[in-house]
Formats: sequence, C-alpha cells, structure tokens
Amino acid sequence: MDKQFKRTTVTAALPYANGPVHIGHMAGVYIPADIYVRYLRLKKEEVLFIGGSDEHGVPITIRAKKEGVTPQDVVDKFHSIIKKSFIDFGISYDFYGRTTSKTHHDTASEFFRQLYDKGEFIEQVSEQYYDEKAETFLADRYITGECPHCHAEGAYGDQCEKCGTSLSPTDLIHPKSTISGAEPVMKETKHWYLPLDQHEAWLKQWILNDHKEWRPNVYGQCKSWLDMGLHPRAVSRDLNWGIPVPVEGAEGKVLYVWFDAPIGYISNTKELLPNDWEKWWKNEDTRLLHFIGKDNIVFHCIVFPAMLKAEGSYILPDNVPSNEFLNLEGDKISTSRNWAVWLHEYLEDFPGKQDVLRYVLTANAPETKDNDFTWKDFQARNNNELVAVYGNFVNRALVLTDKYFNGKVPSCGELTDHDKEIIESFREVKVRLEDLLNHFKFREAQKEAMNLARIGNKYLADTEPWKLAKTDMERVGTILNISLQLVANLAIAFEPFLPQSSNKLRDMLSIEAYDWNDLGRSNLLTPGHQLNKSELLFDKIEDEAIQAQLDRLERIKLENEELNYKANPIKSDVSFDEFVKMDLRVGTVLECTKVPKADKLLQFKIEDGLETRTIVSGIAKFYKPEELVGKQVCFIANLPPRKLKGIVSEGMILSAENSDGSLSLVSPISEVKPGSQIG
Ligand code: B3M
Ligand code: ZN
Repeated sequence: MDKQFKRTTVTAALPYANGPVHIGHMAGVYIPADIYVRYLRLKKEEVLFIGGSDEHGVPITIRAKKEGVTPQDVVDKFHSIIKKSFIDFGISYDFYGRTTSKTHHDTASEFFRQLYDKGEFIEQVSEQYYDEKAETFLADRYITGECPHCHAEGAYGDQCEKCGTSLSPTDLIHPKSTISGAEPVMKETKHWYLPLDQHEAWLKQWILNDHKEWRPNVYGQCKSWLDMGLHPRAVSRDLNWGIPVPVEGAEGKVLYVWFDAPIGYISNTKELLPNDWEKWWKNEDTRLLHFIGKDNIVFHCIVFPAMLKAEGSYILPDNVPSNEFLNLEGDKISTSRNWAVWLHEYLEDFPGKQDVLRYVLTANAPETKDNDFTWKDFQARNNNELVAVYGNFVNRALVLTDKYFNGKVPSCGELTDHDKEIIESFREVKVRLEDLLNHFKFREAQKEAMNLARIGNKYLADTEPWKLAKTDMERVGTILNISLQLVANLAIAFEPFLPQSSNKLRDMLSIEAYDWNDLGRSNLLTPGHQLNKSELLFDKIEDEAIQAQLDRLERIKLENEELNYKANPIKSDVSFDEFVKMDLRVGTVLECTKVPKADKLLQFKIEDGLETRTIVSGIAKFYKPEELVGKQVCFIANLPPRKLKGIVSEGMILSAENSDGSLSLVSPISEVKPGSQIG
C-alpha cells in the first residue's frame, strides 16, 4: 500500500515571532521533526527540512503596541532568539527563514493572485467594527468589552479570558477600541474567502478514505471538521501589518496570517534553492510531511491542502504527524502567565545539557495524549537512565579497554552462546527501531535505543571481565570487543535523538562518520583501532539544581496569583436590624490546645469579661497553640452552641481568608477590655 517516494520534504510549524520557544513547542513539533529528519539523513535518503518564523498576525502588532516599538522590531528580536534556540538544541533545519522576507512576500502575493485569477475565491462584503477616531477596522483582539456570559470587564472580541467562552466582537457589551478607546461603529468591508465548502468532497475522500493511517488524533479532528461541514474562510484582514492583498481596491487589507504562513514553507525552500525548489513541492515522487502541534491541525490538513489544490500544481501532504500538548508540573503551559521552561533560560541553567532535555521531552512526548513535564522526572531520567544506563555502559567499556588494551580495540575470540545472543539482540533493535521511526513513534523508538544500552550494561555485569583479567585475557578481549561494537551501535542508534552525545561518542571512538545501515553490525570497529580518551557522556543532576527550578516556578505561581487576585464579590445586602442582632466581641485567649485526632482544630478558652467560654476553631494549620495564649481575638458571642469532635463550642472566632486559602486571626490593633463589643 505504501507509495514509493524518491525524496521527502519535511516542514515544522513556523513559530510566531512574538515570544521565545519553550519545551511545549520542542516536545510537540521540533524534536520529533528533527529526529525524523536525522534518521532519514543517516539512511542517506534525500530529505529537506524547512522551517522559519511566522512574523505576521495581530498578536505581534499588539505586543509591539504594548512595548512602544514597531512590529518589525518585535519579530527581529524574537526571530533571532528562536533561531538561536533551534541551533543550540540541534534542530537541524536545512533552512530557517522568516515570513517578512522579500521572497516570502512575493511568493505569497503571487499565490494569492494565482487563486484570484483562477476564480478560486469568493468576495463578500460584511459589516465589521471600525474605529472612527483611529480610522481603522478593528481585529477581534483590538476590541474589549463586557463578557455577555460572566460579565467580566476586559473580554476580547474573540474570547473572554475569564470564563473561556469564544466570542464574536458583536457579542461584547459596551465594546471599546483598544487603540483609541472609542466606541467602535459598524462599517462595511470587503474580504476574499476560500470557499472550503466547495472542497469538501475531495477532502473527505482524500483524508477519510486515503489517509486512514494518519494518527488517530489528527484523523479524528479532521473527521469532526468534515462531519460538521466546511464553510468559506476569509483569507484577508483589515490590518496594517502583513502582506498587502495584491488586487485593486484592497487598500488597507493584508493576507490573513494563516493564509501566508504555510506558504512560508514554500518561500523558504525557494530562498534556499532558487533554481531547484519545485521538485520539493511539485513532483509526485516527493513526499511532503508537516510536523505540527494539535492546534494547527485544521490549517495543515484542510485549509492549506485546499489552497494547494486550488492552485493546482502542488503535491499534498502525505502525513501530518501532530502531537498533543505538554503540560508543566500539572498546569497548562502559558506564555502570558510565564508558565513555561524557555529554551534559552534552560541553557543558562543547564549549559551543555541540550541532549538531556531532548531525551526527556521525547521520553515524555505527548504523542497520543497530553503529557506532563516535571523537574523530578527530568532529574530521574537523567540520573537513572542517561547516567546510570547509557553513560555508565559506555564509560565502563571504554575505561576497561583503556586499562587492559591501552585503548586499542581488542580482537574477538571464540563466541559463547551468550555472546551470540547479545550480537543478535542488537540486530533486532535495528528492525524494531526502523519500524517505530517509520511510524513516527519516537517515544517508543528512543526506548528501544535505551534498551540497547541496558543490554550492554547487563552483559558487562554478567560476564565481569575485570574478574577474568588475571586468568583469561583472550576472553576479556572478546567481551570488550563485543561491548565496544555495542557502543558504536549506540552512537548510531541515538544519533537522531541525542546528536550532541553521539558526536561526543564518535570522537571518543575515533570514527569518522556512520551510516544507519551499519546499525546491528558487530564489526564496526576493527581490532587494533586506537580509541581516543574517554570522558563521561552525561553527569548527574543534583537535587539543588532541581530545587532551584521548582522554586522559580513557585515564585511565578505566586506572582500570577498576585496579578490575578480579585476579592470575592460583595454579598447581597443585609438590613441594619439584622446586623445589630449579631453580638461581636473581643476576648483574651487564656488557653489554647490542639484537639486530639483533628488536625485542623484548636480548642480555645476565652476570657469574655463575664465568664470563660470554650470555642473550637479550624485554624490549627496556621498557628501553634502556644503562640496564641495572651492574644486578643474577635468572636461571635451569640451563636447557638455547636458540638465539634465532642467539644461544645460557644461561638466562632473571626479570621480573614487570604487568596491562597490561609487564615489570619482578626485582632484589635490595641488591647481592649475582654468582652468589648464590636460594632
Ligand atoms: N505560527 C501557530 C503556532 O505557532 C503558527 C504556525 C504556523 S505554521 C504554518 O501555533
Ligand atoms: Zn466571560
């Protein structure tokens, strides 16, 4: 069933250049794409890996406005930060471009024009909000107002961030332009629409029948879109940042960012290969793959293919491997809440440890469901897997070779059945690895590579060559020869996943290059071959380093709480008569003890000016009993007595609840006579 292709064009989603990249982006898109490309390159297949920054769209203009700079300043800054992160983490693009390039502007513009000339668009006039003061139409995000659902102020024209409801600008109560503050008015505007409804039939056939092999999450999302029925989509916007719509009468209009961005894959290919780009996009024997995150599925599986089909000369994607989301310590990653591990910051804290992050993100990749990144797991995977299994095996094999054979690969004597089994097992790993990689199952594939290291570790532990050194050097040579062959195999097997470590290993083994097809061979290193000095491949990550990360997240959480803090709404009115019925008093704490078998409760004896009364209060988590003796507290004196854990409580002590749920006792600022009334 599998079609034979000659070459593969791999694209990875173009990140918006309005912020740096974080671990969620890496786990979801860039590491899987890179693993796959490296794998194909090792197999000596013809492959091209294209990416770039997505530099248009409203969020960029909003950020620019907030910071008092131009949108170009914003994208210049983040394009270079993002590009550097990708280089640092070994994301091995053949070309990483940007959608503000001239090539892209020309390509996207021509693409639009082509579709326009072919009559592939429909034109529609609709009414949209317009800011008369600023003389501009308003993108949904530029309009705020009261949410019609939860009545929060400051809801955006596309969504209320308080209650999460999707909105349209006209839903907002008392809408306001964020540009001038003016109340927007409705004004007619013309836009171009891609009539997706007219593409529905072939899309259904192409996806639902011809691409049943797509990942269930991708296939499922497409199916639900197609089942709901497709509608025309606007491909232009009233905005002054983007690629001008190249037709007459379109002044002040630009291409919708989701129209131009995927064309960026094509323009960036052109930029790299001005004379040879077409074979990567137009030849039937080229396989096109889009690596993306799940929020981009509809654009890559439905909208962009419809654009390509409408144009007529392009191939369609053969697969669109899309991941689910990665969470951080149990919470959704969020740029605006700074709830993320940013790549450039990670590198400051863990210099040289790119591969560790790559390893952990692949081990936890959200391939089939959302997954969680935790720092404890990061540490455990580094210490228990990379250091204790992979690094340890490599180190033992190299150090023993150095010790007994002066770092020269020993020759291999007669093989025992055990040796043969080991050799066989690394042959099998190749088959399994290929099968998994071919099916984009990177998580499982990496596990297989690690299994190879486990086999090696166990082999050394079982054969104990260090014990044989006095009696049987030939046997020691055989064991180490096999172990070193295994090490060389590991360098190949891990190359797509952990390129930096494989490089290091290649240097230690003193080999030039290797080939995927060498994987599984037990004669990669010839006897007598001189190895280089060995170093540790990975080192342990200590608790302090992890604690520092957890502390940082804790600080961010507190800052966010602080920012989002809003007191509860005021309760409905009570009458004055009702209020004066309540007898509020000050009392002095005579005794305070813990209530046995109740970790929240403290039992108080209170001097109330008339007698001593007992009150039980649920604040044991926040105070030590002894620190309260002698303090004055406020209490309600005329509540009916209540039994708590067998103790009759005669009243209620007042406390204030903080935003984090902690309680603070209420006390008069200066001492008063016990029993003083509050009112
Ligand atoms: N910039 C969205 C994103 O980063 C978008 C991808 C474009 S791919 C053509 O989620
Ligand atoms: Zn709301």
